[in-house]
Amino acid sequence: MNRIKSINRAELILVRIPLVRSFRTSFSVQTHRHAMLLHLWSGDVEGWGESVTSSDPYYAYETNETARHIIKDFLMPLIRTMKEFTVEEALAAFGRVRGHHMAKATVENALLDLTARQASRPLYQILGGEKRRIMSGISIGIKDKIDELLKIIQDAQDRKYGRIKMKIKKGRDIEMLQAVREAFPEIRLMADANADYSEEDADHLKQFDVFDLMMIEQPLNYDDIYLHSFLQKHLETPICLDESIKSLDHAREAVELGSCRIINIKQGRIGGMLNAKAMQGYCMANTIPVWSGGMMETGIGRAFNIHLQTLPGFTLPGDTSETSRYFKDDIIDRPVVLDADGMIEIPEGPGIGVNVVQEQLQKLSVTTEPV
Ligand code: OSB
Ligand code: MG
Repeated sequence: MNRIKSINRAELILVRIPLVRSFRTSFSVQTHRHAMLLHLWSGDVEGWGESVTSSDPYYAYETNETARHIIKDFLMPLIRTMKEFTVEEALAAFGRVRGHHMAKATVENALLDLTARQASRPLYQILGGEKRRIMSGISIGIKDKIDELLKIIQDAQDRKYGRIKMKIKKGRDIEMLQAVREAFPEIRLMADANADYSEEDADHLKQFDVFDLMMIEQPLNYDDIYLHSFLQKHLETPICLDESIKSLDHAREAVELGSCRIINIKQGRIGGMLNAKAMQGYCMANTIPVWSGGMMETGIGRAFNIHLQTLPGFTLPGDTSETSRYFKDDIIDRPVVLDADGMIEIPEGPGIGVNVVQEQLQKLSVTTEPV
């Protein structure tokens, strides 16, 4: 990968974007996306990154505030001392900071975008990806009324989304899954529990086997790998881990213990695109299918997830949906849309291939600070 001379300017920008409809999971109800963006310059070439943190620690321990602290007080000062460096070298330097994978991914992403823009090449080419279009999928929040859920699924079918994920939680599961399966016997369907169950629920979760789900995502505790290995033996339905996998080491543990048969790779959760590439390589070698999750990113983070999915290990549709499902206003010039086959085209411009619209950014930004 080409070298970056030095970083001569950097800003953290917090934007607040209203969601088209609120999004309910087993852990929270979101009405806005509070996204922290990192804008870097090397000479007059720029790079953008977006942190997948939110304002609360309910999905993961990292928040916008902890990411801001780690980026401002540790990661950027490290980067500022580096001259003629590659993204790989920057990542190696970040190793000194324990954890904080979301903060690290934010800086890694911005450096990668900058590297690709410097080379006037689209990011997926720098990564070694080959697909020109990727599959789409939607994640549907928990709904009060089953009819509402069925209508959203029907709309998604009409748009040719590649698979449907529905959020579930204790007490809001079997009845909903049953209604959806009755109405749509053929669709590719999965459920995401966001860690709402415990080991005592094994027999309850066993009842899901009749619904022919592609997988159940993160049934048990957010940090657990061990107990999932017993649950996976108990279920026909494949388990997919999300929250529990924060690094390649975790993926190895999960695969070797038999804790899951599928992994949700969110590059923003595991320290960035290069770690994600390594994880998909490991999973491919072990015949573990992977897909790209999402964190309701703006067009910046969404673009990284799209470029990532050009890699060959991404054989399942992920959570990449149209921008308009979440936002009326985004900060970039090129919203994500599905083509007539329900696929998403890879942007071909330099870097992530999408550009920030200054007026939109100004309208939606809450704070900007140099770092
Ligand atoms: O568990 O995948 C998740 C959104 C916020 C936090 C966690 C998750 C999600 C989603 C939506 O499922 C993914 C998306 O559409 O971007
Ligand atoms: Mg999930």
